[in-house]
Amino acid sequence: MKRVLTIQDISCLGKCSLTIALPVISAMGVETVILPTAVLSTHTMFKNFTVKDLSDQIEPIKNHWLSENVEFDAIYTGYLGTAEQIDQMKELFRDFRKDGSFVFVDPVMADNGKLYPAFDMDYVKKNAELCAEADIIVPNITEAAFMTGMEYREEYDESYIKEMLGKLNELGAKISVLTGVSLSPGKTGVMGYDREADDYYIYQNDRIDASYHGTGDLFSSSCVGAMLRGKTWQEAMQIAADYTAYTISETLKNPAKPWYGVDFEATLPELINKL
Ligand code: PXL
Repeated sequence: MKRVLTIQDISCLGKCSLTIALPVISAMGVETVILPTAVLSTHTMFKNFTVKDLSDQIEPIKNHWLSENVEFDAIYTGYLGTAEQIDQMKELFRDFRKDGSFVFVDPVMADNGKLYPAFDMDYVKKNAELCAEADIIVPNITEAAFMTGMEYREEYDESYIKEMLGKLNELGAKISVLTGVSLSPGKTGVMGYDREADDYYIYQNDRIDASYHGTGDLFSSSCVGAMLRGKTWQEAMQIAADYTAYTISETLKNPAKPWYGVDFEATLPELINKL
């Protein structure tokens, strides 16, 4: 069985980051080791959330694993709390990289043209540096605009996305994937560029007019899980995009109308069937 290390916060209530990555990747048949960067009472879309930063735990936990000779087939980072933690991640990648493993960075920090409440431009710069250390990065258009210095646009065409992928590629990762890319009316999906193969990949499915917190984490987690189950990055993107869209559409049918997260628990069998 493959083993992944995922490093993100625990938002106790709210279904995002580790409360998505751990159940989803485990259910996909991949051993999922977690390193929590902070504990929050809820994700940051709730008011008055509490935060306990766990930066001081990263080094001792890492050193314990090194002394136990633990190895990982992949490392996947999501929402990190502080710019200092990003420096800690760079070191951790170097400590645990091995032949055949990959580093997957989702530079979670912004959406819809805006940075999340906890972040500033220093954090953006650090995230761009972290992307340089990755094999595969999956920013949304907002995050990519911040990291590349390109203008954020809601209306765009393929040439804007290609230019953005070119600038992301210059950051240094082998594969750059933009998420939330809509290349025709009523559609949404991803567009990626693989530098070694000099190859673009586009996958679009029907756009569902609803936005939920944690769907980016659902996409990244299912993508990492699929890659570790032997899928190519392109196959993994398709599986993850379909699973995320299906989960949003199922959540919309829930009469309780959850606002803070999607009902991914109900759709996991669909994901597992795709492996
Ligand atoms: O889904 C990304 C995410 C993860 N963790 C926390 C968040 C967010 C998005 O806002 O607030 C704490």
